[in-house]
Amino acid sequence: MKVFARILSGRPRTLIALSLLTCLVGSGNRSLRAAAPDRPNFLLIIADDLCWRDLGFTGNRDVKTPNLDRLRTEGLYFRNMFSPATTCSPTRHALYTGLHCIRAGAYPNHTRVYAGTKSVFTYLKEAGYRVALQGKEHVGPKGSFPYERISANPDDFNAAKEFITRDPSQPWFLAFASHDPHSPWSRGPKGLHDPATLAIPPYLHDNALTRKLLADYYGEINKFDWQVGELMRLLDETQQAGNTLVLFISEQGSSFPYGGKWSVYDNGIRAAAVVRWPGKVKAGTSSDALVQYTDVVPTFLIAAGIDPAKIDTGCPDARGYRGFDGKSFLEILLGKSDHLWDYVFSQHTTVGITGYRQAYPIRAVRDLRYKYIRNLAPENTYEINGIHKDVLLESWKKDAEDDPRLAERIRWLYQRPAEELYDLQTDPFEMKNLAADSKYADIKARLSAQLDAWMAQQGDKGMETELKALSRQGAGREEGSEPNAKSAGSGAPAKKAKAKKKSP
Ligand SMILES: [Ca+2]
Repeated sequence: MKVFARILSGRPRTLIALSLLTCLVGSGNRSLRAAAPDRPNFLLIIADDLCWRDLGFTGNRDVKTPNLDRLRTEGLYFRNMFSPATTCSPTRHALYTGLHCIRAGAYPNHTRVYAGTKSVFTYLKEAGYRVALQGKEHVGPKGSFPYERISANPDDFNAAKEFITRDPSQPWFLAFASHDPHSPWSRGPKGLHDPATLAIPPYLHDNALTRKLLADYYGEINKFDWQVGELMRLLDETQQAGNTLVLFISEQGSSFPYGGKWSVYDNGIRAAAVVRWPGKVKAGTSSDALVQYTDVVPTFLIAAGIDPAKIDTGCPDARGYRGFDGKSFLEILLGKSDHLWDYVFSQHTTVGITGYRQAYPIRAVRDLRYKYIRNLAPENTYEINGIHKDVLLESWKKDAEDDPRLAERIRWLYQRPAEELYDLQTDPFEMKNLAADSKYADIKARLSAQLDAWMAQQGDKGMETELKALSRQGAGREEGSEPNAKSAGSGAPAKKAKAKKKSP
């Protein structure tokens, strides 16, 4: 106070009066905000096809991600965050609705939820938030996702700045959905990563094309990292970093063969996730708790002062329950708990993916150590454009002509047994299937029963559901929709792929 008095005493009276007036007006604004002291802004940053392993802070020594590495030191890192789906569109529906994909009808790629289903945009908008999305959409119908699309271009930070500063009295939610590092990996800086010196991950076959594409992919991860840095700079510049909950998620795995996308292996469905929330989340911490994207909406709602238990999602499950599939991990964020779920679940729908050949539905359940996978049509062949009709796999096949181990590995991309079981602790790349080993019969039975219960709750009828996938495609608000008119599961050859590296 003495300092304040000294400053005042040194000023002419008119300036003092103006200063006091400013203080009064300022405090008036503060009291408006004080009406909702615990209503943070939300910045949800979503990469596209970024395998969780391919970040500096998750252990990749080649890729350069200084901004994400810094974000990790400023927040809480979820080591066991999972996606309930294996492609862009169902993943985003689950993330924004808090509902698993089959229950909500949004389970193939290029999909939409059932009419009347609500999303985080609905809930926060009703609660007075300003809600927007920048970049990639891939969700529908419009009525379920009432966001303002401030820009289609994730590099347009003027749009982001205008949105977050538009009305200081109103809290905001921004989903920043990047296109990076989705293939064809042409947007990153060139020459940042030398193909010749890269460490090739053990699940990839090492050849010149793998190295070239990996360098391009890493370059685009670096571009995404730049976007994250720009967003953090914007929050600092507008003095909103302190009252903004930032959640970064890596989405789902890359489109390299075994890079994870289109599969329920950990490369695909496991995600890197970091929450930064100054004053609430302790910097530099981590959690091993099993969590899923469906838990994000309930968490955000609680953080905004809304009770998720009272929410009607607009979409009942098979038993008529209308609440969320996810639940809040706020207690984990606040350091009061390190547990949420005993099991997490995921599904893959092949019907409707560009260039798919046959129905090849996959389901998975995972606990902290084991994963059980059910391939519901093991007699069919798994084949889609993204992995199987791609120049990279062609180059691997050529190398496999005199490499039986690689040939067997490639065969696995097309055909798998009805059941798979992996011990993630001893086999993190899921290369040793234990499903037929009697020593693991109890573990398999336990996980299998959990999967049955989840499928029943979701109204998931397996192959019957898979064959209805085309009827769930064609959202009112998405990009790149390519509804496939071909009847499902016919076994007829898919249309010839045009784009070499275009993936759904
Ligand atoms: Ca994606």
